[in-house]
Amino acid sequence: MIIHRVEIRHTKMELVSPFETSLGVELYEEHIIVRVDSEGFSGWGEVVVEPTPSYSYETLTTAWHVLKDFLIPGILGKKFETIQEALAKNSWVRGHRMAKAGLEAALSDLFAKSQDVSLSTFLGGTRKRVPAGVSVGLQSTPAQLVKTVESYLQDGYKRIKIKIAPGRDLDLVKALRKEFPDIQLQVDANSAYTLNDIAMLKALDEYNLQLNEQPLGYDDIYDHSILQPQLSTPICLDESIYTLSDAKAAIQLGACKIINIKPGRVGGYTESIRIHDYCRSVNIPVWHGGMDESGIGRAGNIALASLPNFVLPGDISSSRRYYKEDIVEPAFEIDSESMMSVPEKAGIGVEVMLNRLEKVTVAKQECKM
Ligand code: OSB
Ligand code: MG
Repeated sequence: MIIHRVEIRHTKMELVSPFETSLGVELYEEHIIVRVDSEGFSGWGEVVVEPTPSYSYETLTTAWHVLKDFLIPGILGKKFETIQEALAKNSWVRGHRMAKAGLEAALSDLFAKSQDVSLSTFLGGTRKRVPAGVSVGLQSTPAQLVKTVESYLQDGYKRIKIKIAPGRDLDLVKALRKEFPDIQLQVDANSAYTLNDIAMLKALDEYNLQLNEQPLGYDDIYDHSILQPQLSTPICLDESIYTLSDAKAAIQLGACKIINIKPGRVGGYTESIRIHDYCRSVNIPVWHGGMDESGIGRAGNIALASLPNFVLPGDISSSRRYYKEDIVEPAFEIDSESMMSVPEKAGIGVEVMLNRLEKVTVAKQECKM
């Protein structure tokens, strides 16, 4: 297979409602869509960067630069038999994992299509449906949060994750638990606390939370290992885990009992699968996180989440929870059991609507041999 053309697009899509976390408020999602062409097939991937270096140090501009000047020239016009050969061309590039993951996603879609298998099969997935959940942003008041969660429960979501932040934590959890004593409930602080907040973090133990996601520093493992033994709620790490090595350190130090895998954060499907396999070998459950992807990224997330150790419901929601109109057909939708079906057609298994993609494109760059 020779990649003869690669296209990157900066896209901007309006969210159906503002998404507030401890990091700030988002009204739009701006990502980079990657398309790779070879032998009559097109492979698609999504780079889940944000305009600002908040969740991650990467930004739209750094990812664009690293793709255009290093990662794309590394594969353009070169010949490979396998995706691992293609990835090896860029293995010298350190960091910039979101940029790398978007390109790996596009190449994986391309290889899967050329072999006429679904991306799920290509990655080693074993299930036809995966458990879905919804991530709910910070709301103006506890009463408003109860309302918002109620509407997601009516939409069929059986697992709710809420964002928390200092001063907007216990009251929210209390209000929700009073109204919905039995739902699967999680919290995600996006690194908003320190060990000085241990009293509040311990108080959350009273509310039967499925997990507490990334309470402490975004690059910390050690402090989480001090915190976890003092909590009955399992800690789940998101931001702190970039590599298999981080996952091993976190688990062996007792810093967490669960890991959230996002291919963008760890540099692609290959590293995600290594983390998944290691966690499976030491009985640590994983689940698939999300970055408010369009249908292109979502299709990849669902394919990866079909691997056997993704046992907890993911931040995998219906297209319409994010966007009025997705850029793929069919749009993604959860079923009556809060499950998402894994596409069975070749590659990502959904069709990219080029006219809609064009409408959300802010900038475009074509790279040819
Ligand atoms: O921390 O999991 C997170 C979105 C952007 C950045 C970080 C996070 C999130 C979410 C949304 O929680 C998950 C989704 O895609 O539904
Ligand atoms: Mg998170």
